[in-house]
Amino acid sequence: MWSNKVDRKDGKLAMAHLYVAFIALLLGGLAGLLQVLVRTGEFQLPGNIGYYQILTVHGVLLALVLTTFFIIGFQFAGLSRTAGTLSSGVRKAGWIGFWLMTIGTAITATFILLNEASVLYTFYAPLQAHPGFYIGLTLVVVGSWVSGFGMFTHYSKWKKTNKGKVTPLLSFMVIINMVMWLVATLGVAAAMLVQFLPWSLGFVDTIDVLVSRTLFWYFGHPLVYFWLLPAYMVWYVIIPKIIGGKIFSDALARLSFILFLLFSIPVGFHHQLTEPGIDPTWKFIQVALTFMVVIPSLMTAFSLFATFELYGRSKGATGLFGWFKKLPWGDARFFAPFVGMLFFIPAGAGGLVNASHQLNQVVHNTIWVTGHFHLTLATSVILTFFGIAYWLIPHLTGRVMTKAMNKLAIVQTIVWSVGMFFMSSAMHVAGLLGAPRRSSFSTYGDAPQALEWIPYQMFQAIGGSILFLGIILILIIVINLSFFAPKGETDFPIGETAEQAEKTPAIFENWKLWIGVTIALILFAYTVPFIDMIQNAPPGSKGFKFW
Ligand code: HAS
Ligand code: CU
Repeated sequence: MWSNKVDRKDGKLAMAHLYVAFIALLLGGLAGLLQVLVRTGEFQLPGNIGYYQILTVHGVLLALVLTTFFIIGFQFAGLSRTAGTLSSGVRKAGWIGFWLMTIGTAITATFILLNEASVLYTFYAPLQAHPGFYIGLTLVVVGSWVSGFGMFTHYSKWKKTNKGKVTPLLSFMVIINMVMWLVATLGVAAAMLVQFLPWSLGFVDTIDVLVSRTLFWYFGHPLVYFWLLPAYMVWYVIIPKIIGGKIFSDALARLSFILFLLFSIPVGFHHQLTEPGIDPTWKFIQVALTFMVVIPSLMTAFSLFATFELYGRSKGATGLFGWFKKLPWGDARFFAPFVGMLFFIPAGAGGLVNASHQLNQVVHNTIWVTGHFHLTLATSVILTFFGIAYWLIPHLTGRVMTKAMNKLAIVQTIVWSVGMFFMSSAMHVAGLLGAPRRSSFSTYGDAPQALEWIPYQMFQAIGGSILFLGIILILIIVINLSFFAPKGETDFPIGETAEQAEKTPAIFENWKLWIGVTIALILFAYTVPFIDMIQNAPPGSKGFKFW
């Protein structure tokens, strides 16, 4: 049952997810290219295509579809590698989940393309899309649940056959991510079933906007950690093996994931700090909890530095930063995620700015926020995902990455960094100068302030065009690794824990405890403000279509 190779049938399941993810990258990236060009003021979309239509395509395909498919595919492969080949029942659940998500994506995409759903990826009410848009997204979530339950089943089977043993670290992390996802998606599922579907189907006339946004952000913040945690899995478990070092501490890694489970969810108000209708006290409490969820990221940074330094010293490095030179810079499996880590330092600092209530007044709804999530998601996380593709795809397809492809992958990482540096810096600065996000090109009647933004919008277009080149490069590599690279064996790297690390305490797998604390924190952070929202509800709003 146990081998270092992912079973072929499990590999097919994972690859199916990866294919959809990379198709989403191509189409979503194309939409992104069109957007940055429109925002220069020098380019107009052909035909009747609307700016907000392609912006919806971009957000839905990249933030929701690419991420969810890639993560579920990677996690199935990771479970199969570390907790043994999937049973046929679990694999079947994976395929049912895959098809539900794929059909859901197709339905949602259809209505966006028919111009019936230009509501952006956050689908804020009172913008009202065709019911098909919401039905499709609901299917994506339901599909992810079916896969999630498959993963839970696999984990509990491992526990039963390995009584008293500590679960493999990667499997443990996958389960934490899926538990967090399950608890978080309950919020968006409730919004869909109770609010958006009845309203868009015409069963009710109005929607409570405040409740819908609150339910969305109850889901929306843990969503960003659902993207981040797979990257952290790689940073903790896989990078040490790739560089030839050891995991600094298994226990520390697990603790940081548990902290993410506890503190990711009760913090949604930091997206609603300018929202009227929420008592400032509760905003304050959720901001404090937001700063709690920064701690596991700081622990991660510490642990990574420790891994790199221990490895460097074992290779004879001296001085404070001597280890830096010993890292395997020519290996794309290391280089791409490492550049992702580097970008995560300013990205995380920007997050702290956003989360500070007063500073949020300056940046909220400006393109600064867009700059923030292009650093976090579209650089740190995505470069790490690209890094995964460089070994996972050849591992699953029985091929090897050639030296030429490795070189191309290094070039890809550099292209991505340069493109993102231009685009994201311009977004951050323009945001501080007041440029709004979620908006097409306008000079606002030649207002002097709006004219100030135009040079930055040019930089965004330069950066965005370089990024599109990066997308072409990664697709060349992915197609090569999937279909054309030479046949052979590629390792699925899994790190080992350093000998001097502390033993992992058994309490870390006390799920009743951690899920219990998670629910208690959610109830603490949300019950009173939610009752207040219902009791003092604003008048409902009818639906609007501005496109
Ligand atoms: Fe965020 C808005 C706060 C992290 C994504 N965020 C967004 C949106 C997205 C997003 C998509 O409080 C927009 C949503 C929308 O459409 O409206 N964010 C935070 C905070 C963090 C944070 C406090 N965000 C992320 C991550 C994301 C993401 C991760 C995606 C993956 N964000 C906010 C707030 C808003 C927001 C407000 C709302 C703004 C508004 O007004 O609308 C923290 O989790 C960040 C903690 C990170 C760190 C960095 C640790 C560094 C590490 C790297 C170490 C490097 C090494 C290499 C070892 C503290 C781990 C070093 C080597 C050398 C040689 C130096
Ligand atoms: Cu957030």
